[in-house]
Amino acid sequence: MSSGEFLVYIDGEFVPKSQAKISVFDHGLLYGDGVFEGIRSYNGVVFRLLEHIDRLYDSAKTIMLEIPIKKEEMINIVLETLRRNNLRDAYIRLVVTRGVGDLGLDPRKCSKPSIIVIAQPMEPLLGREVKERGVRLIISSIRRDRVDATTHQAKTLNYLNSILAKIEAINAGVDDSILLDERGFVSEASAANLFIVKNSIISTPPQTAGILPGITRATVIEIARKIGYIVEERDITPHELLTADEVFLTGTAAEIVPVVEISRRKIGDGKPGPVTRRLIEEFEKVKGDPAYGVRI
Ligand code: PXG
Repeated sequence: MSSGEFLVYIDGEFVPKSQAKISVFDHGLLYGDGVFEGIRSYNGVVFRLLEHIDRLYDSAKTIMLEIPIKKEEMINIVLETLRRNNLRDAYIRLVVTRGVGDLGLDPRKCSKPSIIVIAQPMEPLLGREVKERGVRLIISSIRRDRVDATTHQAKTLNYLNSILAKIEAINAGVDDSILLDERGFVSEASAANLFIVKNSIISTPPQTAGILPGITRATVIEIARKIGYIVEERDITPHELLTADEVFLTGTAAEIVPVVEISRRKIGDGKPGPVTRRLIEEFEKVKGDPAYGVRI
């Protein structure tokens, strides 16, 4: 292998990155017909791997995509991909597509789903200094999908509303967008869940607001309750968002990120707040803890 190459798992084989290709007839490409996960490992431990695998199979169940291998085997493939690439701290992308079919929608023409695992070294997506400085957001004009076929409760290959919301943020010169649900309540950011803090009470939108049930979100709820905070899952209005003491985002890639401005309103005093900073500190402690994951 030449330098810069690493191995990608595709349908039972480990192939060099430059040769890691799938068919133009794959329905994942033609129709966004498939599911995925974004996972991280820290210090040789894959963070919440079993929860990610459960979510993958749940997403597949909703779109009636039968993954042709058992969960145990999927776990081994993820671990083996990390081992073959000598990775201890990595970002892992696991994709299952409907597979190769013809140009029609009919999934019965796709005889076998394709399984892809990509693992590469990764630092927190937004960089370390973002945790100190915080991010600036806008409320997007794009709404989160309704809780039907393209709901983000299932992590499918349909990300266009997130991508358009991201483009809107880029065009506005800020870091990311917050999407409202179809009712006008706060849902989540383009690829991260959202929390607010008001008078030391932590709140986050429920699944009925069309969010992805994030694994970082669940971990933050667990940690926050353990250290004594009240955490509510409830509908949040844009007014509550803009007037919160603190706002932060959670996600596998970004981890926990303070939000200091939304649609030109300063959040709190415009600096990362004490509750957010405490949770970032606590999250650091569990990241590489074998109790929170699976050893490579
Ligand atoms: N909401 C959405 C819509 C997501 O895609 C999250 C929340 C956070 O969930 P976890 O389980 O990661 O805590 C995600 C995360 C990225 C990226 O580059 C992230 C995701 C998908 C694609 C890219 O940060 N999913």
